[in-house]
Amino acid sequence: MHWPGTPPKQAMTPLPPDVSNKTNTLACTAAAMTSPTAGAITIIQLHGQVSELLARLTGRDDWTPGPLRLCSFADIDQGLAVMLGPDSAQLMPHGGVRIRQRLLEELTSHGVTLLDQIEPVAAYPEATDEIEAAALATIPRATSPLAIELLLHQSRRWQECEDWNEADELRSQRLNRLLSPPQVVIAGPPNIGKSTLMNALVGRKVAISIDAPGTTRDFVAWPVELGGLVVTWHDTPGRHQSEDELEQEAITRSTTLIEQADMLISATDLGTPWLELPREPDLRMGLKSDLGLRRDADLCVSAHTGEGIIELVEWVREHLVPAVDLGSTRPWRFTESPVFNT
Ligand SMILES: Nc1nc2c(ncn2[C@@H]2O[C@H](COP(=O)(O)OP(=O)(O)OP(=O)(O)O)[C@@H](O)[C@H]2O)c(=O)[nH]1
Ligand SMILES: [Mg+2]
Repeated sequence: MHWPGTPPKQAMTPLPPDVSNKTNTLACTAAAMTSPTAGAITIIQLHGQVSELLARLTGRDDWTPGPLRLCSFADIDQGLAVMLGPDSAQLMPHGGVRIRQRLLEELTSHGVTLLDQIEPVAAYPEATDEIEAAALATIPRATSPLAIELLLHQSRRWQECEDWNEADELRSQRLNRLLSPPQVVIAGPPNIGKSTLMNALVGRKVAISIDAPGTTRDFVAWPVELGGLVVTWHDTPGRHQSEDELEQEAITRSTTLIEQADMLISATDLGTPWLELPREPDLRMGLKSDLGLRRDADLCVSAHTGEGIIELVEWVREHLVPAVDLGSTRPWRFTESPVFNT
């Protein structure tokens, strides 16, 4: 019974969990499982009082192991969350650097201890041994797609290996280039098309390229995928004598890059002599091949027509991670962790 003009009593709805209660700290740890650079998603692994923590973050208090849920994380982002077991869970927000940072800050405000990393065997209980767990932990951090299948073979290869040798060690060092990108540097005279080539490889204009010498003032670096291998491609300013202080500084910086490069490409076009570089190049490349081929180059490429680009991709991949290494069935020491019995 209610008085005319007064609204009927609403059925009582349960109050959402008190997401503002941060004074009551939780016994929990968190570790990011994905690379700290921007990516599609970030994965944060939680251990401890996870159902309480998820309730505070998401405003839902019905967490049980199993279902993957789309939820809002403390108004920072929307993403997926799952309880893997009674004391472990994963948060999967978008992979922006700022989102990750804010979410980790939010977790610490609830008393969560942030760990640099968690032991792979704890993060991957489904792994059959320590090496498989280490491989599964390495996959999300690997920069090159070519790493994935190889990593999945490592547990069995290490089980079968009884004669680890120097060649295996050297191959492993080359294969590690699949985990963090090797540095490729292109250097040569001004106005020969170095920046135009970089733009063609990246697939959009990341470096200014115009018909004027000295366009690139300082080096530009960008990740490029070349046949499954991700490298950091460095476009350098055309090297020439200059009194200009800024240009001299840019040349000093590109000299350091050249000395430290995993692969140095010397480039020029048909009408321009090769430049003397601070070290012997790994590849001599003729650019603007649509205007004429350089017979003394290892490879000729035209960024305008695309001629030679496929060969360039193959050449760089082969120099840095040879096909024979990729096809080898020997084991790969892919982490510093002491899981390998060599
Ligand atoms: N025909 C032809 N022209 C090209 C090609 N690649 C670049 N160019 C032209 O060459 C000029 C110089 O290109 P850039 O890429 O700026 O040359 P750069 O070597 O980076 O020059 P700096 O930054 O001064 O060292 C531009 O007008 C480009 O359009 C090509 O493959 N074919
Ligand atoms: Mg340039």
